[in-house]
Amino acid sequence: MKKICVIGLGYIGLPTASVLANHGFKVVGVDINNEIILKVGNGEPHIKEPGLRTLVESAIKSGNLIVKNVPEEADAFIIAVPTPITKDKRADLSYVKSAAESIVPYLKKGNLVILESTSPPGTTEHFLSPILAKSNLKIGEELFVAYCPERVLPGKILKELIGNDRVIGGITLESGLKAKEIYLSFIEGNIYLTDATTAEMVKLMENTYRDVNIALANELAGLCEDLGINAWEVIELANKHPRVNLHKPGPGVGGHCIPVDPWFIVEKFPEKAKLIKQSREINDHQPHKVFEIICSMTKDIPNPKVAVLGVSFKGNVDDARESPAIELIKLLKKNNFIVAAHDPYVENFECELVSLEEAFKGADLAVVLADHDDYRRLNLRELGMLMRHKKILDTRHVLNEGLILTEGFIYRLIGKGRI
Ligand code: SAJ
Repeated sequence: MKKICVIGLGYIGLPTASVLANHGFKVVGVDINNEIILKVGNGEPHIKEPGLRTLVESAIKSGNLIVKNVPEEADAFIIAVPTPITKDKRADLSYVKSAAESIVPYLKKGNLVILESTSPPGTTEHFLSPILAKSNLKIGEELFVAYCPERVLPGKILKELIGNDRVIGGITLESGLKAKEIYLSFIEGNIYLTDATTAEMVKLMENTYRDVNIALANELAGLCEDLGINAWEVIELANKHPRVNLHKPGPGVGGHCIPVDPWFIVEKFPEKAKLIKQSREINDHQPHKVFEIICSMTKDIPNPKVAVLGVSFKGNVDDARESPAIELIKLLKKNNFIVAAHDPYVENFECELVSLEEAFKGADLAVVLADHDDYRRLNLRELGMLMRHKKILDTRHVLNEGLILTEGFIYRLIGKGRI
């Protein structure tokens, strides 16, 4: 396995292709987007991720990574394309289908195909393998197929790509062993072999575990608000128990994984996956809850202006996909609020982004939606002076309550009730 073709140069494919190239493999990175080909070909990543620029640059300079818009013959193929969700909450496998079809003409006896994209249980065996079988190679005997989900955290992708344990689900034992050989070359964590459907379910359950626990935290926040106590204190104290790990409440769950993956289970088990479905609904409702709090904090103000702080789906990343900010801003605008949004990382967003000063100028309320480190260091004395009303809503618990109150703000923290 000396030459690897990586299909899809996104958040997972590009770091994976670059790491492999830096570990001595000959890598062909394939993407259908010509802008990405052009950028990456010049040694420039199209996504912001700590350490990625250096890695891509050296991969391209070494000649070990080349990028193209069509695949070519290789020993192994890694498919890392998106599996988005359709409007009716089902997995859209069209990118997996076209990626698989695009490699069929290049497949040879002894090749290995690895799927990394998050997929509903059964995809590798019942969706991918039948497409690959069009090569006339016998799956599991002449063509090896495995599922190896990515598990990296945006913002720490490179560190986790190398350090995390990996689960590999081979369509046969030999398929799994061949895939293990590749990952062993750059992974410092452990590698666990299983079957493909188990590996798919492992990936989905990791993110579902998180979603369900965030829903529990969001529910807890609502209960504490009614009780007049502070959910953040409850969480901190409950987590002193050695077997408790309560998650954090917030404005909702964003990103392209956690709000999506649980639906892949619900799609298969619409009746049985009750808790999973309800958790999704609780988390999806959070932006509406934030909207209601904003309405109650601004109810006597005509034409209120809201400064939205942070449109990325979480702190310190530039990714705004499925961000709770999208739904909240939509609600605010629909209800005639003036909205000025700021984010120190995000460059492309659905609405115009302005400077911090511009956002605070004449605002009646500021709402913190992303836990960016920058927001922990806000100069609220100066920014407060730009506001029409000094009101602030913290949905992430990043602000210092004592300091805010000394600056004369009216302050609310999600999950903290007032008796
Ligand atoms: N969030 C909360 N409360 C919390 C934790 C997170 O509201 O206590 C919110 C975040 O603000 C964000 C969303 O949930 O909007 C998801 O953020 P995250 O940090 O939990 O996860 P992602 O989407 O960045 O990455 C997840 C990771 N999965 C797990 O930790 C189980 C990552 O390891 C996966 O590789 C990634 O999904 C993926 O690609 O599937």
